[in-house]
Amino acid sequence: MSLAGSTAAIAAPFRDAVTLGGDHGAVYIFDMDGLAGDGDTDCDVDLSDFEGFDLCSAGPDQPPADTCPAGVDADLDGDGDVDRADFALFQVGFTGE
Ligand SMILES: [Ca+2]
Ligand SMILES: [Ca+2]
Ligand SMILES: [Ca+2]
Repeated sequence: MSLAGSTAAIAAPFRDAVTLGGDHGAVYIFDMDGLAGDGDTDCDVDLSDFEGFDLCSAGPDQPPADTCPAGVDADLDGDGDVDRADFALFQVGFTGE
């Protein structure tokens, strides 16, 4: 598996000398942009992402806090604030590592 930005690629080579006559394979490419809560875009949702989320949290109907790190989009439900509804979505993706 390899990673570049938010794109992951997994190669799956195989040998089929009987029906296909040699080496074949497939490459699976995944766009990881949709991982809710991955504020630091390293393809996981862990405590470092929570730190960024926490710095952005300002409560319902408030814009993200001034302490929100650049590039972190913690408004996971897209309603303009960072509140408990966003935290509920964050928890869904949280893996802890
Ligand atoms: Ca992350
Ligand atoms: Ca809200
Ligand atoms: Ca929100």
